[in-house]
Amino acid sequence: TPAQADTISPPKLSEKKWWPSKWGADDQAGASNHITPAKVLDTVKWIKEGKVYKLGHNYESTMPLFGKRVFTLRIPGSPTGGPFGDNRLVYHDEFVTAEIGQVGTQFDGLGHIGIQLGADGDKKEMRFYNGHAAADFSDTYGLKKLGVENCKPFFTRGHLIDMVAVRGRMMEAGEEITVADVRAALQKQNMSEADFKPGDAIFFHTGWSSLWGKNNDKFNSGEPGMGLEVANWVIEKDLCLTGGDTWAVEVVPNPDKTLAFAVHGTLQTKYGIYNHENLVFDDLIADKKYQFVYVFTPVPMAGATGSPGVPIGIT
Ligand code: UVW
Repeated sequence: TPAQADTISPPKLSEKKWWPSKWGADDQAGASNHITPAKVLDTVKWIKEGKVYKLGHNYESTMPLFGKRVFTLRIPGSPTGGPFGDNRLVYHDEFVTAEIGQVGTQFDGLGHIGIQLGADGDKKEMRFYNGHAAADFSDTYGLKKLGVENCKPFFTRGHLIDMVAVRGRMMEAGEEITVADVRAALQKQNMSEADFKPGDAIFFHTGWSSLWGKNNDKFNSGEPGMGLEVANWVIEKDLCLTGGDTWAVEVVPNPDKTLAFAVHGTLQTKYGIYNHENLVFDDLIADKKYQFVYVFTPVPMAGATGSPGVPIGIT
């Protein structure tokens, strides 16, 4: 959106070509390709209790909205229709005005984030996942490639990193989660790096979501999160998705002041690794459940950049 584009600094001109992707030159599904029947059967083994956790917020006008994003929900007519028939039926519908894929609990599709190579505004050199150029697919009426409908459904093993337990407090804006922090959390939670298999997902609880609906200005002002060091670790582990209780999952501002949303540009654009933002882990943490099955399918709005919806965790 124009609102978010305004916040992204010019990229480094030294960016190197990152395509074709390992899933083929035409691929649009990125790291969701990891979710094969074999992966699902392996993941099922993690369901031991049958307990289901909602990992998302409600969508409401009081939620923090980044930049100039909007969300309003109205019931036209209130009630919208009726009464009909001798049975006097009435009904309600809703009318939502929103950047619907990019507000609240939000899943980023691969058409969301790209990198401007070449000259500013040159859409042939504005490259997204798998080298897809904005000139070939960016369209006012929906993306013609890399829309969120191309993403395969997720059913995979999720690992939660509780940074509040590591720090003993909520993390602060601009505070980076390092690989040493990830290792400290794993040790504290009786987990190990060897638990991570290709196609798994990793999630970060920073405590930032405690500001949700209470101090939206602070929530939007920046955030704690992973930086490029952890992003490279995620790539090394060959994971399919990152997620967190913040609006970007990555540290903002980046400690390197010359960078803007560099983790988005690395994981999503170069590796097709998805990102799930504004998640809620309080119930999992209360139950000391750090490993679970993550289940989510983006709403297949053809040509959309992202998706609302509530993922679930199953233990
Ligand atoms: C941007 O749109 C820049 O960030 P996010 O994906 O976190 O909403």
